[in-house]
Amino acid sequence: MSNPKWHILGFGVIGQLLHAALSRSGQTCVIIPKGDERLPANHRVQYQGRPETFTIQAPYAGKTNIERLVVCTKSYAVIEAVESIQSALTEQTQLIVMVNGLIDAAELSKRTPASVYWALTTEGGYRTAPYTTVHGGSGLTRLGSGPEPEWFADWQKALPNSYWHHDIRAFQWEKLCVNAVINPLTALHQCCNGELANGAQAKATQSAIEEATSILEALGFHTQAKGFNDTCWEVIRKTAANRSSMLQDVNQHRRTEIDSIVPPLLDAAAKHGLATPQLESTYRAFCGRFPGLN
Ligand code: KPL
Repeated sequence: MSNPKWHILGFGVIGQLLHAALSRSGQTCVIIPKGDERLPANHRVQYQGRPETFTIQAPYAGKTNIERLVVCTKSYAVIEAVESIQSALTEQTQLIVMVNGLIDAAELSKRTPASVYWALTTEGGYRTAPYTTVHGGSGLTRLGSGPEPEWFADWQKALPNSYWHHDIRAFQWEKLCVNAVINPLTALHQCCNGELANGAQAKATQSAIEEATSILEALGFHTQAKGFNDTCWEVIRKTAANRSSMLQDVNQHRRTEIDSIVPPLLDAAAKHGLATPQLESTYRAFCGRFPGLN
């Protein structure tokens, strides 16, 4: 018997890269259109200058139960997205939430009996036209929590640089910190991730990294805190050509994910009496410059 199909809800850049990776590894992957979205017959991803075209199968028509679902919408849209396909989710459904920012797990489990897992990725890319994405650098994907489920082996066939974690919480906060450092600064300076290593941006980036490090430390994530300077600069280097998701959002006047990224960190800092002048001033500058997009 063939393996269960994958379903993807949220066909933005990450959804597109995931569909491409699963298709490349020979697995069946169905897109769930959003509302009355009409999907094209295929989409394109450009890997290091080489464009590849991927066929989009007949989209999910809402009739069958879903066994494997990856939600890769914006963080503020996850709950509504899950509600929109609630009737197709059962106790057998393996639901993987792959977004930036923190999601309230209790809110999610009120809405579905599915088993919920989390995925964090530094894979990225940017759109050059509708349904045409440039892969911006190969990242690392972490998934969890609990015992490793059977679908993970199939996932790794598509995204080999993926790791399973019995407890993913420390990595969720680490990723939150990476996004809090990189995303708002790239949006404000209108630059690619790699340019954060240059000139005045490098100073602000370093200060934000140091503040994030002390937050990780205060939260008890000692290993992540210790390595955070290297971790964050490595993401910047490995995704140097990428335009962060927040930079893309502001340039398209779309709502950003900043409010599910920065305020949770500022709250944690306040609770522990930590000063965060850089993170705060970046947040204030962002909200002033892009009103209504937070
Ligand atoms: O997650 C990202 C994003 O753009 O949202 C990073 C890791 C910063 C890659 O661009």
